[in-house]
Amino acid sequence: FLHYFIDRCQEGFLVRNPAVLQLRVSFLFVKNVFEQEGFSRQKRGYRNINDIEVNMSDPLFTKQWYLINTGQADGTPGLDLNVAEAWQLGYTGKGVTIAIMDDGIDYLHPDLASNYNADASYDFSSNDPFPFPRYTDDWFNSHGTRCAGEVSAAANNNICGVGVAYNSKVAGIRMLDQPFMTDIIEASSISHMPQVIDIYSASWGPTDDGKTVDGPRELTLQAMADGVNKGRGGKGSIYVWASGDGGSYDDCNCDGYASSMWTISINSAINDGRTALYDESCSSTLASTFSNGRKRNPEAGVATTDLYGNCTLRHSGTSAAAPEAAGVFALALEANPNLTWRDMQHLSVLTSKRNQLHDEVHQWRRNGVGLEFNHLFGYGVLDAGGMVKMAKEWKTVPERFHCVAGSVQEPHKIQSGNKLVLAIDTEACQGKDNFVRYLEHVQAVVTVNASRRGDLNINMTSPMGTKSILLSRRPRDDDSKVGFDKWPFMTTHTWGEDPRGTWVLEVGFQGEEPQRGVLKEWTLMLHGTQSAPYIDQIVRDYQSKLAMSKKEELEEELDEAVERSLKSLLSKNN
Ligand SMILES: *[C@@H]1O[C@H](CO)[C@@H](O)[C@H](O)[C@H]1NC(C)=O
Ligand SMILES: *[C@@H]1O[C@H](CO)[C@@H](O)[C@H](O)[C@H]1NC(C)=O
Ligand SMILES: *[C@@H]1O[C@H](CO)[C@@H](O)[C@H](O)[C@H]1NC(C)=O
Ligand SMILES: *[C@@H]1O[C@H](CO)[C@@H](O)[C@H](O)[C@H]1NC(C)=O
Ligand SMILES: *[C@@H]1O[C@H](CO)[C@@H](O)[C@H](O)[C@H]1NC(C)=O
Ligand SMILES: [Ca+2]
Ligand SMILES: [Ca+2]
Repeated sequence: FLHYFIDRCQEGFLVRNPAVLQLRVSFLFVKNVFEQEGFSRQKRGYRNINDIEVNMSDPLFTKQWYLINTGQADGTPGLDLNVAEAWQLGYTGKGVTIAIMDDGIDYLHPDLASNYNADASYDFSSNDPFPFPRYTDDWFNSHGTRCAGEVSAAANNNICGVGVAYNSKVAGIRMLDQPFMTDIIEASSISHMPQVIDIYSASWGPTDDGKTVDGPRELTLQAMADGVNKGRGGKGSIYVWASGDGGSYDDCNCDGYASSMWTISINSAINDGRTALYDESCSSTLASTFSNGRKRNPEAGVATTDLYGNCTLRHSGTSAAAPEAAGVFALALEANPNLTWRDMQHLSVLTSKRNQLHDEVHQWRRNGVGLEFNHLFGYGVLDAGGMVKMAKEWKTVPERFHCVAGSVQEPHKIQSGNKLVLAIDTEACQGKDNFVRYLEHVQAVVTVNASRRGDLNINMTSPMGTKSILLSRRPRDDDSKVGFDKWPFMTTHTWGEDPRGTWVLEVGFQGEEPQRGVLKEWTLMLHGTQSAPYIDQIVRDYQSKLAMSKKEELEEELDEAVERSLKSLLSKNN
């Protein structure tokens, strides 16, 4: 029992603070914790591994635990993308094109060449149609090639592994390999051939140094808006975004690409369901896929194609997670090409699973309509089988409306030890054309300055009682001048809720030194539908998602008990 905790503490966020680890462990000793004797940790899958009949000749296929996790590399069996089910139903990505916006693709690679879509590819770093990676001694520009293999590596050809959507086409958009990024390069990449490219995968963004607040500029914003409104014949380009590699020091809501409503932001879990050390958390993340294992097992990385015809077992980062999601979305698009960019988000919310994902810091919670979410993993790990089944029967969701629910414009002081609490009462534009009754995204547009921006934290609670952490402490951010200027903090956690009622914003400081600040604006923007989005859908999977197993309840209670104990102990010691 104790070992279980030590294990989790050591590998988790507490590792940086051995004192806390000791406290946590010794407390468990002293108190002889509850009656948890019989608590077992059996491996459970949503699917019997032995029932999977997928046999590929590719040498790395059995190392690709993120496709089919049978417990390879110390992983947890059943914790995978459930692609086997989608493949068995016949979906492999046929007719779908995914663009990898990155440092190029080795399109001569024997495992990629047959699925390479040269016509849809372009090199914006050097303005030519050949996005081949630039050679460096250390193979620095291998990122795009590795991402491409995760999506579209060919199957059953005795080479490397197998892509999530192994019959899809992959396009290379080389745009990361020039001295400076420009708005034009980003905008051109994002809007490249939007009637041919269905899905764009991006594993880049503002610097993950924990002190940057940045996002798309004017042209790129316009390109994204055009993409979702006009791409794919009006059904909308699908933008998949890595949530970022800044770890617990960063907050992906400070990254305007990941936190955009128009992108599907993807975080990562490791092969036993825990968070990766580089994972950033934020309320805009929609779902998760997988990156490398934390254990030093050399086979726990993401197996995929590598530069110059090679293969690798070592791809990693949330960079590795986003292309897996792009692959899953390709399977869904093959199952139903009519899916809009919003349908894809609804499907992700409904079919992603908690599975055995475990976040040491944030509890899994349920929102006002019972959807289970986590601050780091979003709605859980994508489930390709669940997604294609639901996609097949899916009816396009009703029209989307936008309502400015209210705004606080007069300045309010914030001080350490005295947090600011504001409220907006709203009818969500009821009685007007743009009434929003069922939420999709919610944005809190905030202007605030502070003597230390990194110590600010902002929470928002919906009328149905769901608290979103809009901004967590970023210990490295010591900005005292800029603050946030009309910054749109986004949350996906109130998905499906009724927005009418009182929204509460709490702004405070965390940190060692006393700080001051002024909040100058909070504008609440609601986005969603007037009519019920799921009334026409097959709700099987949705209901199963709501049915929490007894074991998970136990696990949650246990987590909360430990959390409480730790807190009370620490407060006594202070
Ligand atoms: C997979 O196929 C190979 C070659 O066709 C065969 O030797 C092997 O036994 C098969 N494995 C399984 C698990 O069916
Ligand atoms: C990669 O491929 C090159 C050329 O085929 C080969 O010489 C080299 O040994 C390979 N490197 C690795 C690490 O496999
Ligand atoms: C896609 O839309 C077309 C036209 O509305 C319709 O005929 C077709 O059945 C739809 N396909 C699916 C898979 O829903
Ligand atoms: C924040 O803005 C207020 C009002 O504009 C100003 O008085 C104050 O000095 C600013 N504080 C910081 C830390 O920039
Ligand atoms: C926001 O929520 C977090 C997590 O529950 C909490 O630690 C923090 O104190 C809250 N901040 C404010 C300003 O309420
Ligand atoms: Ca292959
Ligand atoms: Ca970041």
